[in-house]
Amino acid sequence: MKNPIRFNSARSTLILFLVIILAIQSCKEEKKKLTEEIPEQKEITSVIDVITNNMDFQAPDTIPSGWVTWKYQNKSSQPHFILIDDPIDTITVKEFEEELLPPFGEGITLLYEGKNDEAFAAFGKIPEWYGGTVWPGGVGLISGGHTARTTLKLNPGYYIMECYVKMPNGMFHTNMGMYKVLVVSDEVSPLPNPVRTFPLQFPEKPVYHLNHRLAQEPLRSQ
Ligand SMILES: [Cu+2]
Repeated sequence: MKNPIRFNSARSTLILFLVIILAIQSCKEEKKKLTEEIPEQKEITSVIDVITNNMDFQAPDTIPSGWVTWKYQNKSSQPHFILIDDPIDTITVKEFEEELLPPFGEGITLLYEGKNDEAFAAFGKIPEWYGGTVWPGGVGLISGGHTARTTLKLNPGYYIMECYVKMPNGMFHTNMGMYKVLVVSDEVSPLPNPVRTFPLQFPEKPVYHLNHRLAQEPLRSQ
């Protein structure tokens, strides 16, 4: 016959053991849950990647403000660039698409057909608000298969990046869909202000060329 005291003792030990295991497991799960609830600290980037595969911009929708380095890979077979448009605040990409692109497309087509008067009439339909656009920078013309880097400073706001290199028939890449909305956020890039590495001094006399010899002898009219 089993000893009831020893049997009960063994059962109690087993129960205690199970309770401890469950408590440890529960503690682990609680810890895991807490870890999941705390959002990871997102690092603000100072470098953005932009890729063109054909007639497109693969790029982040939102980038930080301040100094940011743009790494632009042109993976297509033709040259492209990035021009950043800063339209007046009331303009959205809808107006850009519906009011600005059509007259540019119509005008350039007519111009290539030799219909100059009609072309300029089409360009005349460019909306008045376009005059308020400013262009704070971009990445210069880059051949297919190459990568360009540039660092520029943007203030928070709403921008449109575009490439208006022309097709063989004269049509702008922008009209072929090569534009993208870009939001510059209030989050500031950690990149510090650039440091001057080459001092330029401008004399009081006007200088017409950066050529050293000509800089000392301003050009005279013939
Ligand atoms: Cu282009």
